[in-house]
Amino acid sequence: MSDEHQKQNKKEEQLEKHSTKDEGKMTTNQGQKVSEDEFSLKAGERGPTLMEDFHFREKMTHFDHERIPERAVHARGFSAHGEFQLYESMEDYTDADFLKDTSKTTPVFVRFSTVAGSKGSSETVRDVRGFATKFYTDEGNFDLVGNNIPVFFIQDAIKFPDLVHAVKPEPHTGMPQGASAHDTFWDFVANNQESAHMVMWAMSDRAIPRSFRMMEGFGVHTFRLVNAKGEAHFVKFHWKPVLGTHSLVWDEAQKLSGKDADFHRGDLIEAIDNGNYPEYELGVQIIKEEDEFMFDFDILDPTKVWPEEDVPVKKIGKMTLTRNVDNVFAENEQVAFHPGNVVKGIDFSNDPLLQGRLFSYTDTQINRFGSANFHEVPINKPVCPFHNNQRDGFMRQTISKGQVSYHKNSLADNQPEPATEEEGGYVHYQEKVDGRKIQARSESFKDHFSQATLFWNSMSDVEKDHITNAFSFELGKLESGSVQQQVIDMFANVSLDLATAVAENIGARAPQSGGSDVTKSSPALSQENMTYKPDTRKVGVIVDDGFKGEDLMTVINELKAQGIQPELISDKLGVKKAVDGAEAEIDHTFLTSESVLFDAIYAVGGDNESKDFYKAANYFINEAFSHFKPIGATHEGVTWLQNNNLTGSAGVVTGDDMQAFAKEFAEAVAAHRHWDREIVYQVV
Ligand code: HDE
Repeated sequence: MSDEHQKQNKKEEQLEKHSTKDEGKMTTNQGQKVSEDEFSLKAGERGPTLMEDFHFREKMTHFDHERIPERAVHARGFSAHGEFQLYESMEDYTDADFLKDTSKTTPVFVRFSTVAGSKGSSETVRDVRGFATKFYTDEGNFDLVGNNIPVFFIQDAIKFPDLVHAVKPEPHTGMPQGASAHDTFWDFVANNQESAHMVMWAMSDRAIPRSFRMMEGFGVHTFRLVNAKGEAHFVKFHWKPVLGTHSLVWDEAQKLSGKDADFHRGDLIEAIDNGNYPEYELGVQIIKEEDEFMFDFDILDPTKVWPEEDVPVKKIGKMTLTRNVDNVFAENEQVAFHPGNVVKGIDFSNDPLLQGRLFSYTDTQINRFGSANFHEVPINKPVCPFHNNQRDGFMRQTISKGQVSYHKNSLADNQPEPATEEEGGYVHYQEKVDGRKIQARSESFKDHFSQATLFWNSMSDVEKDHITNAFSFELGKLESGSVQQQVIDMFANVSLDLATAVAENIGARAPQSGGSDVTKSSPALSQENMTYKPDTRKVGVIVDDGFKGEDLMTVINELKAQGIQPELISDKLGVKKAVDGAEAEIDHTFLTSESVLFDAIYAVGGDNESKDFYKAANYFINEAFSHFKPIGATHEGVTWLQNNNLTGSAGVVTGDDMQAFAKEFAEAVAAHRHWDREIVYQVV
């Protein structure tokens, strides 16, 4: 062992010894134990503070520097750790080890986010959600930096700053926060009509997800998979949530913004803490190189989907999120994704949006971290060894050894040296490119409306209503009549029905021309055709003294057996007593919770509710009903529903036989929402 190694080992030994002996004792950052942390050093008890108080100075200086710039977009997000398990080898398509070797489990870190809002904004706003995954593979980090919507607003990265300026709060007022319902966003849309398809998605229920655990994820761009023989296929990546893709309703989403601005992160943290690990299957759509021009859209155009009915999604593995972050700053804030972080076997396409992203991400990280060494912080570090001749820079962590920091060299036997392809060296796919330098867009990128209509055609009537209402809300908020009219006229190219209905709602002129001759639909785009499960759904159970203990236990046990999470609500915290002597510990009061925090309500009651109790319970039940949520009732609860004329409606379940009731109610919960209801006063 060299002298240097011995010295290093000794230092590590010393560190370890101290850390066990002195655990719990506060020190300065230089290691000196601190004796006082409440009173700064002063000249006399009532005298001035002295500069020589090094602990005070250090503590305050650190605090003064505790903020880093928030992300320009996707500032508000939350993360979790997990793992990825491959189902079957993809070696025919890719040389990436983590996609070939089914015996390997790859650690991952995922960050979900909204796009437009600042770091402290609400999580349930109408917005696209980021879905960024870092795979720590044995061959280096692969980042799949995707969204929960499979297409994007623009086709060329050069327009990204314009898009983001338009959606962010308007510069002269700083309003609105985390919202697209304002003039500059819609002015951008009307004057950059390639946005049509994505705007349809953004106005759909996809933009108000129920949970991070219930969203699809998409790599959006066309990438390439390249196998060991150097053969390439075009690929699009998908994440399919095992719980299905489900959304809030608009009124609920807005109320949640106030009642619980952290609703999505809370939901993720709680699910993982309870062992309900979120799962997503990784899917790939694959197109052969020779089939590149077989479609009625350009497969490099990021405003287009590859309809799943034409190009099936093959599920190749599963990601499970198993661990919450320990420190939000160190992990969630410091994680730095980059769509250019690829491993051998995965390559890029010429999608002009993707190409531009390859520049932007490193640049923005340098701005956020003030250093090119952000790859050294723990959350960004590859799990495999990494070494090269890069040196120095702000906050360099690695203590690089030796005399030589250049290649080629003879003094260090030419180490580190590039690896050959056989040794795992990344070799860029040798696509033939032959063209004139030109600032233009291919003709094949110019159809902006057909797939927007495909999306509209694929929606159920309820989904269409929601889209119409979302357009009417957003456009209804605009001050400029001209922008409103431009948007109506633009979306007449997608659907005359949609544009006419919205025009009527906002008092604009109905479109004079337009309409689409696209009749195709893609059932895979509708959320109604996705998985429905009772698992992890939260049911608020309204209980008062005098309930029937055995009956309640029977229902609760059956709901739990179905994976449902019942939580008890009453007028006060503490214990409520049953007629048969049983006791129930109350989880929430009418004050501390709200129907919007639950997927369903089960009304039980008791035998002595006061008028106030009845009023509060009524509010819960009626609000949940107006959000189309499943409502169950037994005992006194049935009377409440009868008094409100709610019995007999879709998704309202009552019963005397507790087992049978619980089973039927669990089915209603699994169905998520019951649209077939007369709701007279609610806009959703
Ligand atoms: Fe991003 N994007 N983006 N983006 N993006 C960023 O990088 C950018 C785009 C996406 O949780 C930034 O680290 C450009 C598409 C996610 O940390 C920035 C263009 C898709 C996240 C940036 C796009 C995304 C970002 C801001 C147009 C879906 C959050 C902070 C060419 C496929 C990752 C940062 C996280 C973040 C640039 C378009 C997804 C500024 C220039 C398309 C999920 O670099």
